[in-house]
Amino acid sequence: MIDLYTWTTPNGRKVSILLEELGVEYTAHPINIGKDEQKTPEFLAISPNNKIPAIVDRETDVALMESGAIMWYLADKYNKFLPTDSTGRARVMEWLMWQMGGLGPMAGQAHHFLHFNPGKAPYAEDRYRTEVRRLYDVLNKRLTGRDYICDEYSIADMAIWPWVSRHEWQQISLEEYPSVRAWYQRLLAREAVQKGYHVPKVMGEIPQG
Ligand SMILES: N[C@@H](CCC(=O)N[C@@H](CS)C(=O)NCC(=O)O)C(=O)O
Repeated sequence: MIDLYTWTTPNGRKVSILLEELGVEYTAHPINIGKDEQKTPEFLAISPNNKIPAIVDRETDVALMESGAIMWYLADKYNKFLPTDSTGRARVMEWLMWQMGGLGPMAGQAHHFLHFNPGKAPYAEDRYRTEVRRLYDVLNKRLTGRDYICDEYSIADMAIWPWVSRHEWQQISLEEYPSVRAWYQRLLAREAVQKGYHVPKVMGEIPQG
């Protein structure tokens, strides 16, 4: 049994989508970051960096923060969505790290400056708009001629997809990135992706791409 501490953001949805895909039993605990619930001592005891998502594995009492580490742990534990051969595994890790160190932080800044605070910092708007477009170009090239980021559907897809679902906040039209769009819609058709998106609560329709 897994306890998931989460909110309706891309980093939170990465883990709920994986848990839905794995079909394991879990309880989602909403941590409303708009109300600073991530700063309570109870939550800090689980997630010392005061950010969602976090999990506690009740079978082992392991508490984990950082969505990439959580996905790796769960994929390893249930032996799914992460290849066991070293090259296949490294390739999935490569794209998981690309999301954790590139797309996530850069798109997060794009949300901050372009979506929530437009007009306040033209330099920052230009910087993050340009960098996010570069990352979509990289992703589009990777996905051209492939159904998934790596050879098979993996945690790399599940980590990247929720960030792409916020493309409108990043001032990105998926029409400009046809391979990303086809992949986005391929994942959107999955029941587990739809269910995981709406954890811990429904916050509007899923963008259709
Ligand atoms: N690198 C972390 C980032 C987590 C993160 O930025 N979480 C955001 C929501 S998506 C958060 O909890 N923000 C609350 C805050 O910064 O106080 C991960 O991937 O888990």
